[in-house]
Amino acid sequence: MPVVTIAREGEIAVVTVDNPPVNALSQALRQGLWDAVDALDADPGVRAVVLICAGRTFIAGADVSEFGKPPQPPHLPDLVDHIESAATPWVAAIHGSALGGGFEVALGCRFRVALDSASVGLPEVTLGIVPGASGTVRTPRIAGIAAAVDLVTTGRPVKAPKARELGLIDAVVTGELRAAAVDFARAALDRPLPPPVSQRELTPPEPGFWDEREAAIARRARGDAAPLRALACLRKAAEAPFAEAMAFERATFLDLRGSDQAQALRAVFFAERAAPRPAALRDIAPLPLARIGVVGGGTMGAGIAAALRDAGLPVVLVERDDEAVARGIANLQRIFEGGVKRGKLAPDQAAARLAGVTGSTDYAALADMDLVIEAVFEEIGVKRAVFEELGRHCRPDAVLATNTSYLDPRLIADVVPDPGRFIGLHFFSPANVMRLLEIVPIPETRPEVLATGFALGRALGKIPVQAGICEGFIGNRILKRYRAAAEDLVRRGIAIAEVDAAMRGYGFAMGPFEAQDLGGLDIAFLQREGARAEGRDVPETLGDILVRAGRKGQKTGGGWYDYQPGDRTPHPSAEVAGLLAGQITPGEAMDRPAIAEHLVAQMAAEGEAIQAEGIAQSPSDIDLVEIHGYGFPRWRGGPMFAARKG
Ligand code: 3H9
Repeated sequence: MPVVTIAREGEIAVVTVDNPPVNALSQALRQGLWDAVDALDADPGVRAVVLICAGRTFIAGADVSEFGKPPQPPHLPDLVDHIESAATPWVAAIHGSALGGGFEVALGCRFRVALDSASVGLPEVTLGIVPGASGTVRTPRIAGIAAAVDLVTTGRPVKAPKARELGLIDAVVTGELRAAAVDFARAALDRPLPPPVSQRELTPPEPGFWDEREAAIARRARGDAAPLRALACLRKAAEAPFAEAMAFERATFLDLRGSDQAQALRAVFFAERAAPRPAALRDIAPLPLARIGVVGGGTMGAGIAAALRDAGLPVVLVERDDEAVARGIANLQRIFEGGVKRGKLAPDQAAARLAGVTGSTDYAALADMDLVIEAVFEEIGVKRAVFEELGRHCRPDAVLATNTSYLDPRLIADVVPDPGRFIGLHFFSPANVMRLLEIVPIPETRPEVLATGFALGRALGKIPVQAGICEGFIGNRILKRYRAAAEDLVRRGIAIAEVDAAMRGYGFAMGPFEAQDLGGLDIAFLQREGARAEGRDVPETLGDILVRAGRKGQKTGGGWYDYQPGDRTPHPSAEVAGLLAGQITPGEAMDRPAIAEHLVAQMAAEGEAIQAEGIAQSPSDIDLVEIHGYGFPRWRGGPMFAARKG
């Protein structure tokens, strides 16, 4: 089956691209489009060409799987020029997404028509590269420099109506795209053609624009190279002639394509797409997920309920008494109002999300649920009591899930009548924001129940990762090792602030001690105390000393650092120095990169153990856990990737 076919509607030719799954620009597709330009220019009966795609989307970009290989002609920038300089004008008809090279192909067309549901964008920086086929040079010639800088340096796509406002789309249509694009092409032929994008003038930005953007992007990127390199391309586009800017963009693209960062980001790209659909579950149909219950309306339960509502699923929220139900609903209201404040939700959308939650104090309200997720206090007795109720009230085929983060799910499951339908679904706080979902089957969990966990992850737009049973599963187990290793450095005489600065320098938003101050030191302390009470040998940590002295983090005005009231800036603490003095042996000297390398190596070593014990399904799953649950810098690829790279 050819990837490019040509049909005729009178004097309009329709070129259809059909290269599943996402019409990526493979060599065969580039050649097919090149030949179509030649064939249609040679046909005197054709006055305009509509370029449209079969399947779920317009061209989604270059074929990322070809990036590890030498580029094969025809090269994409040449193809975009070839389309632009065709004797007959081309009209791109966009549905789904026109991304990266796909959008660049559309920019080579004289016009762009899009369904109102479509989006366009240049996500290259998210892959550690810059647009390589005129995205940085043509986009500002249509949308202006400021809008182009936003699009290219964030990589965020925009919806068709917004793209229309920016001039990147000429017409937004509804209904049948092909017919609308053919009509558009016919009408366009009656008017003078606009100049090709490459010949349009660019208005230079205000003085100071580049310095200001560079500083802002550097702050945000924290070591991620591509956004600043993309900015340099845009600056060249504003200051140099078209051909020179094109050469600069191409050289930057080729330079970055093989870089460590691009390799890391490509690995994450493919891992993220593989994770929601594990090969072992390919032939197993998930159970229905139309009616979902949540038990517990605290921070975690409300966050889970919000995530479900964001995905359009109705929720029944059960709490122990009327007051707790009201608190749970108020928590949800706060989450949705936050969405309105940040411009993510319209007020009526927020109201509709809240209206889709039914609060109840009666477990009978869960009688007809397909899935119930428990998110109550992290204490085994409390959780077992909830599951006894669920076992009594829920349908015999309902999936019952616990959101425990540390407890052994087998000890919770043994109170339900059929542990085959029991599973751990470990969300991360805030559950409506964080993309990671650890899915923890117990030995009895049936395959269709496991498949249902993954289906839920997909429905919520999460990155679901299967984890085996051990203390902390994948993420919190590595976190424990990371924190212990960081404390060990402090015991050896390295300043707390030095460790944090090293990890920020590596690309984390916060170092391990700053992060504990933000989240609170008491939760992990209580877990350790619980284990000690059970007679387990849990050595005293430096964190324990601080909590015992009342330093639980920012919420108590101090933890590893001191804080001024109402200010989150950490200040090294004389009190902490005093409390820990007897624990520290001064003398160790390590520079910041060495500190970061050491701590990441510790995470990777724990990851190796987790992998060897069969707790994780693959090293890339461990990397996804760290990136999506713990703020590991994406462009480093995760601890396992970083350790492999050395
Ligand atoms: C670029 O264009 C550089 C140029 O500027 C310069 C060149 C000179 N390549 O996401 P899905 C696969 S850089 C290869 O689940 P959806 C994906 O792995 C590129 N394969 O679908 C998966 O495979 P499998 C800039 C790709 O419907 C399958 O397609 N473009 C590519 O949820 C389905 O993917 C981008 O970064 C690709 N480019 O979402 C766009 N894209 O089935 C990246 C996808 O074997 N793509 N695959 O697991 C996307 O954002 C989404 O795929 C899209 C559809 C929104 C299009």
